[in-house]
Amino acid sequence: TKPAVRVAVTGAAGQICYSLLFRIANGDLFGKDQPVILQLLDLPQAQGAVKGVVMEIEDCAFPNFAGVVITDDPKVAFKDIDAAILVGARPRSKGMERADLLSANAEIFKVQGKALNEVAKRDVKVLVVGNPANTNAYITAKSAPDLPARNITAMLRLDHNRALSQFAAKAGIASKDIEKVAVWGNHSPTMYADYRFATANGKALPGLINDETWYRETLLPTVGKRGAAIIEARGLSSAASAANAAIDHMHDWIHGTAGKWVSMGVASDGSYGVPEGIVFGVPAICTAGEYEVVKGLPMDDFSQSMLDKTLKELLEERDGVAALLG
Ligand code: NAX
Repeated sequence: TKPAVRVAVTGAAGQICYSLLFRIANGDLFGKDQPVILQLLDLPQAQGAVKGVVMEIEDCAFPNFAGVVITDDPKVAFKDIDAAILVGARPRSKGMERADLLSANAEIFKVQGKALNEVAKRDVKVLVVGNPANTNAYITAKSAPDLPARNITAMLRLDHNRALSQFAAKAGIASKDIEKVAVWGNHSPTMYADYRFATANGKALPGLINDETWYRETLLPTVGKRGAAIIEARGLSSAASAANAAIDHMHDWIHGTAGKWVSMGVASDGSYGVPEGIVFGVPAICTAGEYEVVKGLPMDDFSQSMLDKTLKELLEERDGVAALLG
């Protein structure tokens, strides 16, 4: 058998991880023939709950589950890891201002970035899920100067999958038949689910849907506010769908997308007018272990205004944490 890969997952006692950890241990991320060691991080008061989740993982007797580390120390959790999914974050509590939320999370991701920098494998692949995901990834990358910034990414895949499924329902086709959807910008209601280049079975998706009013007035707000709609309906935020998107993101990055576009939050190289280093949702094509941003797509006035809006929000978030980064 192959040597085991080590994956760190933070927020291990939380609701996303209650789905995510089982999917990873089951081989959905690295493949059914790849042994996996889970290195689980959560706060001191959550250690008992993490142990309980691990008892359940053990009780699944997954063939490729090869071991587990349970800790509240990022340097133990990130030791020699091949991949990390950073889910744990400080949620907004009652009366908490947006600025307080930003700085509480900036502190967490600064500490975790430094720990990754010290002890993770040099080619570790990192996905930040915990919100504000893009800015948390930005802070992680800035705090891990010895790791390649392109390996520290943020999750836009849930927005991407949400858009795919809404488009498919409207057009009366299967989501798997839709290609070239791009979700730009911040993982927040300002993100822009762009269907201008999308095709379904070789036909242009906008033509197939043929309802620009629906696209602008229904699709965009539906995808933007989907997280809030799920909280309203379920009384809890999206968890299994978020875990699924995290699996999709990492799986595709590791195994490739065979030419298909996916949406990933990645450190900008300056393209599309996004300042270098800002973690921005873009369309990307993955080949095993690597991704390439789809470059040179034309912008019309509407799209440019949507990009400007989501970028403005990200620049404000960056400015909000600048003092903490020093
Ligand atoms: P939960 O509150 O159920 O779990 C969070 C867990 O993280 C808890 O066990 C907590 O103890 C732990 N934690 C807190 N601070 C930590 C730290 N410094 N180190 C390690 N662990 C820490 O939240 P859950 O529903 O699992 O959501 C987790 C995060 O994902 C939230 O920030 C949420 O906003 C974010 N989401 C991001 C999405 C995305 O598309 N990027 C979608 C889903 C989700 O809303």
